[in-house]
This record gives sequence, structure tokens and C-alpha cells, in this order.
Amino acid sequence: MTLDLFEPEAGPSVEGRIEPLGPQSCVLRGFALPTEQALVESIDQVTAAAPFRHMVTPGGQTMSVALTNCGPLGWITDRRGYRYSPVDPLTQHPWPAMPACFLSLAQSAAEAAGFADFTPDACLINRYEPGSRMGLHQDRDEQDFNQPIVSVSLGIPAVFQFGGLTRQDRPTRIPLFHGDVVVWGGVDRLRFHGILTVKEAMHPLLGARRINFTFRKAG
Ligand code: MD3
Ligand code: FE
Repeated sequence: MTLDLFEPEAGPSVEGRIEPLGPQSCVLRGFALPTEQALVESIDQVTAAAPFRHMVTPGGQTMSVALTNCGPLGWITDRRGYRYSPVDPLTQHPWPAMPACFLSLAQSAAEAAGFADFTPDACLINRYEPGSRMGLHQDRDEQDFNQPIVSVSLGIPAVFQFGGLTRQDRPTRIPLFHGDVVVWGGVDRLRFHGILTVKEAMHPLLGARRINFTFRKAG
């Protein structure tokens, strides 16, 4: 008998690692792990052209999360409001193109979660350092709430808060780790959500940082 050095590790298939969050949302644990290297290289390429920056909310608060974007549209905020823009306000140049490994990950995750034909035109990249947080909010700046949202977590862990359709609904807490992908759609699309203050930690690829990228069809 010959030894097959290329036999994959025994373990659960992707179907075995789906955790439902709500009626139409789920966590795909570790779904991004096979492409982590390409994803981190692509983040470095995007941020070389469009660096992370701390934006200001319409209320005048500087966000603790730093952000940038890639793809045809990018989410921005300033004193005038929240919106999508085809250009980076720092340069007035178009956002960097969406890397192929980003797009194929978003599409295969949406499909694994039951959303066929997802064609995102926006990818928001958030950078959390220890102490960063994102308060409870809804994502309502997109044209079509029937389109799902896919989010990818890399680096140090964070606790995701998943609420209901009103701010008063008590959120549940879900830990998110390096490589986890979350998909939201349908009745869960407008649920309040946020990220608790990120704790001090270290990740071998990304250091003391959590990177989250969120794919949306905004236009
Ligand atoms: C849940 N980002 O950028 S994952 C955001 O981890 C944002 O950086 C968080 O919320 C992060 O707006 C959370 C993304 C996410 C996006 C849309 C959702 C979670 C969602 C819509 C409905 C429910
Ligand atoms: Fe959000």
C-alpha cells in the first residue's frame, strides 16, 4: 500500500461547520482559512493604494475603527452623512479594484448559505485595534435590502452583537475568529448589530489587529 501524502485531513465538510444565527443568516466557521494567505496579500495591495483612515460620523465623532474600500463603490462617512462613493475622498481616484480572491470568496460563501447569484459591487474593509468597537446600528445605505451581505473576519477575535429589528431588542453575542465568514439576508438583513470593544490579543499573520471585510451590493 502506498502512502498518500496529499490526502486531506479528516474533518467536517463545510456543511458540518454552518452555524445558524437567525432564520436567514449563518456563520461559516473557518470558510476563509484555505485562502488566508491570498486574502492578506490582497489587503496589503488595496491599502497601499487606499490607506486605512478614521472617518468622522455625521454627529462629529471620529470612528475607533479605521476603514478603506475596494470595488466600484465604497462606503464613506463625514459630517454630511453616510453614503457610497465611487471615489476615495482622500484622492478623488476610484477605489482599488476588488481582488479576484475576495470576489470568489464572497460568491462561494453566499452560495453555501443559500443565496445564489450574489454580485457585490462594494467591499468595505474595517480595521479594529484593541479598544476599537462598533456600536449597534443597521445597514441601510444600500438600494436593495433583498441582497445579502457577506462578512469575513481575519486576525484577532471579536464578539459580534446580533440584535433584532428595533434598537430595544436585546442582542445575542457571537464570538468571531480568524477565517470565519458570516452571511446575512432576507428577514435578518435589517437587524441591529455591532462589535464589542476588541480585547488585546496577537495573531500570527495580522498582529494586534482584526480585519473585517464586508461585501454588499450597494448600487
Ligand atoms: C448583520 N461591520 O461595517 S460584520 C459594518 O465586523 C459592520 O466590522 C461589523 O457592521 C464588523 O457595517 C459586523 C458585518 C455585518 C454587516 C451587515 C449586517 C453584519 C450584519 C446586516 C445585518 C445583520
Ligand atoms: Fe453594519
